[in-house]
Amino acid sequence: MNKRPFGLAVAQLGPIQPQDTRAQAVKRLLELMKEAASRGARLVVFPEMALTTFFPRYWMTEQEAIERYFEPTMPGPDTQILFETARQLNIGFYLGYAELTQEGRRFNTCIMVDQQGNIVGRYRKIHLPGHSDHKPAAPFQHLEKKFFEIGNEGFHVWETMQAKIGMCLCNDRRWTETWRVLALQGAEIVALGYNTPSFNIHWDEPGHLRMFHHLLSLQAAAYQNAVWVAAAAKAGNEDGNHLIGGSAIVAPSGEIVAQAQSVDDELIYCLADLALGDAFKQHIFNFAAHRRPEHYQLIVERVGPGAPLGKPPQS
Ligand code: CDV
Repeated sequence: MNKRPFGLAVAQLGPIQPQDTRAQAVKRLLELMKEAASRGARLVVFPEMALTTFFPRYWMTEQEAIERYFEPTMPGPDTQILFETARQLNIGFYLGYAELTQEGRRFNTCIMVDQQGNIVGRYRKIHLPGHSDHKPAAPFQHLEKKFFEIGNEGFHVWETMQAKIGMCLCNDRRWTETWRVLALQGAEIVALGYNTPSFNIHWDEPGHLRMFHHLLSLQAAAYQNAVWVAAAAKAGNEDGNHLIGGSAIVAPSGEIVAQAQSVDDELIYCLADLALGDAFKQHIFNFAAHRRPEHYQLIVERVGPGAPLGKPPQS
């Protein structure tokens, strides 16, 4: 099988504090982008909400959040330089940010920008975690359901940069449906950014499970869908709230080929052979040959569990 090498970089960001400006965040993104380009990357993946602190942890009005944390245009005055530098360096990028639409709608969004600096794709987060009500007794809050609408554009794959690239965001990675919908469009790479708090506000989850479930989700999804996964964290201590790191590049074999060691700004890179996914797609996960959608109806008919379907055998 002919190799199809693709320079793939993931740019983990250390903490962004509430008082940090967009310009400060963009400066850090530019440094990481330059490092990615110098290592030969065709694409660099930045985290979810890469321009600001992870603000859904704070209770505030929607209007306050809009004024402080949302982007009404992309590119905007502070982010234009990212697009220009990408074009100069001939590198594409994935960027997560809080999107305010012209109609005033709010989404947790990421975009794919090609090597010419054009926005070629947009994804609005579908699996929003957390809650919308005020929980003042909680150590911190997770108000994505208050500040964002559920994404209204579905899961998509784009043919760009000589590859088929899908996008999702953070909590989406825990849901098998995300990956299969992308894989059924022939995804070769799935890019995702995340902000995963090291603590769970809902129950006393043992700390080690946060990293374990993160990597388990990426590795299982990469293997079962024969895709490369490029996952970028925002990590470390944001205003006293710790976020896991663990940014990783995972091969279609399910093996981790690069992983961040710090909870700070850190670039990881690998020369991903896209043909490696083809071997899995043609054999064990040859969907066209082996999938049995006539037996999967419940996946789209039911949201939560319902009555068991089991009956005694008729003959
Ligand atoms: N930003 C996220 O979507 N975070 C979730 C947390 C809340 C579990 C995640 O899946 O990592």
